[in-house]
Amino acid sequence: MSIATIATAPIDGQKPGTSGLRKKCKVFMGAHYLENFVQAMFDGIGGVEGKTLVVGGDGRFHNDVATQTILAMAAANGAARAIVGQNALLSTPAASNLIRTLETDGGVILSASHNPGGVDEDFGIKFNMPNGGPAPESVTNAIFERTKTLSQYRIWQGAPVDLSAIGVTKLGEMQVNIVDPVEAYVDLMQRLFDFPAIADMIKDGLKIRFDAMCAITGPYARAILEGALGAPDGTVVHGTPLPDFGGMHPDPNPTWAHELMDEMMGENAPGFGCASDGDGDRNMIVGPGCYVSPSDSLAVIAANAHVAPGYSDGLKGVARSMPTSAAVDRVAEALGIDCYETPTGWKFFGNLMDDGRVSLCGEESFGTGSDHVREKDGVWAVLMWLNIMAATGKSVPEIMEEHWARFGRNYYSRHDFEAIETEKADALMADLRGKLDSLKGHVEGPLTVAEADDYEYLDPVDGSTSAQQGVRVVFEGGARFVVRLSGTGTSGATLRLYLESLETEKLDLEPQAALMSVIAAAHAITCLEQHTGRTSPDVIT
Ligand code: VG1
Ligand code: CO
Repeated sequence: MSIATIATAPIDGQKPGTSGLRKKCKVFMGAHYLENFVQAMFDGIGGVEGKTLVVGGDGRFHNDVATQTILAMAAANGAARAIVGQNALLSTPAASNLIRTLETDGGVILSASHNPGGVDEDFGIKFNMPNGGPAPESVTNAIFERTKTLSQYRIWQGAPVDLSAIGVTKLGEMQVNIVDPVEAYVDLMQRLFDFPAIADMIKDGLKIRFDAMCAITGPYARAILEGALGAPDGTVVHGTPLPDFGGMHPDPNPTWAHELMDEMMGENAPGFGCASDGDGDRNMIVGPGCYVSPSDSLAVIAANAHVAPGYSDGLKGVARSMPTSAAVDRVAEALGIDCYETPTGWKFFGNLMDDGRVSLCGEESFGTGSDHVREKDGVWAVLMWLNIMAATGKSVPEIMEEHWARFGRNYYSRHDFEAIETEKADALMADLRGKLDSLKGHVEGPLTVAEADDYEYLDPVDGSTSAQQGVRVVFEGGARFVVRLSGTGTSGATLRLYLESLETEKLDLEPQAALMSVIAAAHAITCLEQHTGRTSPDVIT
């Protein structure tokens, strides 16, 4: 048993995207693929000698094997200690919490999040910083640069660690602490939310359905809802994490969480429905007959968070990703707090939270969270909604109606066009970028273009810039569409079209109908059909 230095050569394309490196599982299983990236990651953060790292993942196929590889490489690279979730499991927000509270030097999270799992599906890996948040672009760029020059990696060769036994063990010279993945997270939630009030509401008859989609949140939701809060067994469905997510696509949106949607739109709908994704950082909130769009959820939480004990002093400020609707902006205005706009991806919120500028962040892609960790947090969002319901005594539909009556309604939808040939998607973006300067004043049906640009972010904390973060076309009157290419897919290109219009009078329209002219204008201006041959989206959220 010894440390081996293995010769290798750079592997093309190991560039982290919106949230880490994601590829087909079989790519990760290829010779040296994971090892190369892990060594580049360790080198890219300045080495791991003497450091403490948190390691865990969402339980998808290859999670266990990959965890052993990472531990063996951490040991061989001189890490002092690894903190690992039992059976290599940790939800992304729980990993973020451990990284922060145990004052570690960061962590490695194994997940392809909302992408399907299994030997023929997706796998992913990312590095989180000592603040618990995803590595910023400066670090992911350094990691990518290192992948291009790597010639060897170090790995401990010996028996793997038994990850099923909670306790302390050793791998070479490195100490390995195997911890309960759920416990510390439940403690944190108990400090933020009014558990007795939520438990009373459940005792008084609120029926909840939590769809864990056979992914990581099952054990967390069971411990909290069915354990601490006293909801009946069976409240959590698809609650056992499976390596292939039971064939489910663990993306909590109306398309993929259709079982939950059917139940919530049906006659005997429970009072509250919710779902989370593969790694537990996303959430979908649904009331009986009432789907809450993520952008609206963010706005409702901004308006009501002060009812939860952890937020009773009010919010410092809020932030949303650029394609997320401006619903939260008007809440921030009413509250007199700052509202920041960032590119897509949670990594851009970290600086704002660390600097004490914001305490609530959200994305239109079913991501909401606060500065309790540095990742978005699905179970947190569910508990925040339950706390708001318990404190106000209102149902989801009542909360939404009152919210829109007070702030107006940003009709919003995202249309995804999946598995487009990369060249075609790139050509569409290039063409669109090429004509941005001439779009002002352009008339499309009832809409006139007021401004069009390619979003560039200037981080107000560290002064870094990120260019080409999505093309936005704003019409007179404030309606807009945004187009960008996904940075989390593993085959071809996914084009995301984000559509929005503000309405202060007609509050009960069907979103697709309310957005009809914006949709038509977006198709015409992007020449979507000419470029891609597509006329209708694969997924609508
Ligand atoms: C998508 C979402 C983005 C989210 C990211 C990671 O990225 O649009 O808002 O932060 O996934 O979410 P993209 O580049 O495919 O649009 V998760 O739940 O994968 O950690
Ligand atoms: Co996720």
